[in-house]
Amino acid sequence: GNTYNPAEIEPRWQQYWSDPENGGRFFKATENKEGEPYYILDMFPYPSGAGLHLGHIENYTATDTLKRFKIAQGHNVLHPMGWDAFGLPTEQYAIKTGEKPEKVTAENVATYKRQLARAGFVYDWSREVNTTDPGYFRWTQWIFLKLFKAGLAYVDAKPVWYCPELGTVLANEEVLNTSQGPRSERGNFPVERRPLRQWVLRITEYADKLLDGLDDLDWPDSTKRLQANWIGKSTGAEVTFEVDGHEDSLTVFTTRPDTLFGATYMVVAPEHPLVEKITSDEQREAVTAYIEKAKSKSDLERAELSKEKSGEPTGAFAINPVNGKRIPIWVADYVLITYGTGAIMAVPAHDERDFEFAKKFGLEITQVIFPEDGTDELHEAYTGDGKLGNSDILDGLNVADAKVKITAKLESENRGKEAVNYKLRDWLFSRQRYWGEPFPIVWIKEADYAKLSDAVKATGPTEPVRCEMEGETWVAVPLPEEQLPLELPEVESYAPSGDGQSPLANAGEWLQVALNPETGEIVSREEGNDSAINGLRETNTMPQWAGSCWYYLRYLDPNNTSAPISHEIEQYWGMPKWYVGGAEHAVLHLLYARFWHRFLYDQGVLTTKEPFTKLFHQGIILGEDGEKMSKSRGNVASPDDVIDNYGSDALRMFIMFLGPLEAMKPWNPQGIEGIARFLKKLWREFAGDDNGAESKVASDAEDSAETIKILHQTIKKVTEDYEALSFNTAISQMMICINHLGKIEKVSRQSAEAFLQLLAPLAPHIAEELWSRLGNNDSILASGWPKFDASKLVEDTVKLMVQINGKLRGELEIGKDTPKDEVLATAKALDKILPHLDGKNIVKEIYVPGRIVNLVVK
Ligand code: ANZ
Repeated sequence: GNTYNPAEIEPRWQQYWSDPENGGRFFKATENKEGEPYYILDMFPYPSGAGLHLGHIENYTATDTLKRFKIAQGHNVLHPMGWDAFGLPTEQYAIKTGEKPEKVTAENVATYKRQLARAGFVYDWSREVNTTDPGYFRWTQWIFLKLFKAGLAYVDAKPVWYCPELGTVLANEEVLNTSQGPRSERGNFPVERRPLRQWVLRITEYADKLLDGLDDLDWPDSTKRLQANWIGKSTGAEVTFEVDGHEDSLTVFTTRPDTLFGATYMVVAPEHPLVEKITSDEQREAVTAYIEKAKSKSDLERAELSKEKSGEPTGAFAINPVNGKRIPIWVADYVLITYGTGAIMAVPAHDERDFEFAKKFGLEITQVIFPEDGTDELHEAYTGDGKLGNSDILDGLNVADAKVKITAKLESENRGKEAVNYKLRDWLFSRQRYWGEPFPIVWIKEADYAKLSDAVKATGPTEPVRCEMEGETWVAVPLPEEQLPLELPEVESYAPSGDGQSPLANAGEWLQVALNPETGEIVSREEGNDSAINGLRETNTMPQWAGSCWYYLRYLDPNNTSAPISHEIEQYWGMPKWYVGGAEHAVLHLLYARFWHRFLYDQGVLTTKEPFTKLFHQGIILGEDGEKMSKSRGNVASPDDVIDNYGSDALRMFIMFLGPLEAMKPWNPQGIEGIARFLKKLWREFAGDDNGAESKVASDAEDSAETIKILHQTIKKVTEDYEALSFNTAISQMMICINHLGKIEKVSRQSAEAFLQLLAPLAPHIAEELWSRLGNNDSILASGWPKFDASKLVEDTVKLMVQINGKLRGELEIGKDTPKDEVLATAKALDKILPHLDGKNIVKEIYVPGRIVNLVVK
């Protein structure tokens, strides 16, 4: 048949592109290929049992289109794909079914690959990265050892969020503040605080670098702002207050030292170490009860502005260092132990939370900043600029000057100093799970540490990492590089032990090792190694974030066995020209990866400072009802259904036509009919159909000026739009083009082919098919990219009346912007005019642009 049938043509072209001898050659990225290198990166998927969803299709259609466009333009394009495959869902499936996580992962990956190919996405699979591959995580472990040696990894037993249901520790950001108290983001289970041994990465060391680095990034402003706020740098001062009648003093962090004369009370966090000591006997019972209650609240909940304030006076008083005033010290949970010093000076006149608190408990409010236009009594905290008052030596100054003056004074009296604080916390980097990268660390007893050779000691940090376990001190010893990767052992059960320990804690043989004190290598215990030191492997595993911290580097150099990536290859490809993925990763993944990248740069492993110089977030696709798609709402649309009914070209075009790529937009199944009609019509005009329609393409057809104009407008618009990932507007323009084609009799093969070249990146199957039906032997990808000719864009021609001595003798159609000389010359040469000029003298030439030419002759 000759009618458009995607089910017939699409698999054929997918086969063609996957064949390295045929279409596959366009997608193979090698360093010695011609063309400027162009690296396109997607956020790689987690291969779950659910398969690809519409969000994936949206993301990967955009980059597959961009890739085909860049290939046609002659770039050497690298657009790889891989799998973020460690993590909880697979492990939980393994626990439930008893299947090996490796096997589950392999099956899911195979499904994803089939689905990707079916949507017409083509990747160079020789560069596939899978975070669970020993050849990959060998280098994840290697990077961890670098961090460890640099003193950026340490062990802590501070309280962490623990979820009994999931049997694991969670990072702060994985805990949600809900009306039922703190709950796990995944699964919505209750969580509690528990002290557990944890690995922590000192990302705070990099706070300034990560903040400053944002300046040069071409990212959505909102994402940059989120990162900056997450890092949360505040400059201010630390001020020390004496506690009346006690040895101890209380230091606070404030961003507003200028308001010190307005400090009318102080607040310490319920966990503050001084609370015990300074609380008076009368207040002890109330304070203890209050502290107990605060324990069940999350930081988020406590810090929320709208929350009703609560607190108790401790019965103790502090002395304001600048005016000697005695002010009460309260304990209240709106002050967090995890920020600043865990204590504040409260200035109710100028801080909203303090104002609310003071109103509620009837505490003094002293205004010290006065706006220029003057106000009466304060009805809310005044947080703007103004002149200082009630402030002795600061009176009359503005806020900025007052800050400088008071800080200098405090400093000279040893009662305070300038200080910087960050909201950013060190990164909790361990999980009590099976399905993650094992830490390449062995714990040995303190007494044995001295037996290690200097060479082995030198593979660790200057200050060894120590940890108390079961009443003894242990020291962390890194595995020698040559013994990487450290693979996961076979275990009987993937379930966590219930006491918070990883399932690896039960892996007896794997767990208990002996190491050679000269080399640090793990050796067999049996071989009569008298000098070997007994040790225990670390049983925690790394969080899923680890693998996604550097996968974009490995794509460039996937088979390197001596480094994660070589300098030459990093320099050749450079970092991605585009990184496309969801905005839900605005903070964590993007911040963690930037941290590792910057660290590897500092270590000389990389030559670039930032990984993702240009970032784009595709918008979420909502259900038809405008709600988030979810199984429970029953509003999940499936990409497979669309492909079954309309084909993958229709799916690709439709999903790009839903709206701007960055916008959140609802799924609209009616809209797909419009795209399907467009494709059918396109086919009919180009190839005819079984109902007698004939192809309009003819090699000898002469295109009208209008056809040429529309074509060149389309070349210009589509080229610019693809460059900016503005696919919906590119499609609109192509629709204009096809509507025009509907109105004309014939179109030249040259123009028809240029149109197919424009369409091919978005709807590659139909474009290849029609291209070959027009008589081309090679892929449309080999044909280059059409160039638009600015002169063809000149707006319409105009009709001029041509008069001789005021009498209409002829007509002339000519380009609107044609210069006067040329208009006159053309008019004089017209067949109808020539006879009137014969043997006459032209005495006057009148030209009214857009209207007439009048020649006065004698
Ligand atoms: C006195 C003051 C007066 C303050 C004023 C603000 C306005 P950022 O900008 O987020 O860094 N603060 C300090 N440590 C705190 C803690 N552990 N828990 C809760 N609040 C804390 O905020 C710094 C300000 O937040 C500090 O400056 C302190 O209140 C409060 F007119 O000190 B301020």
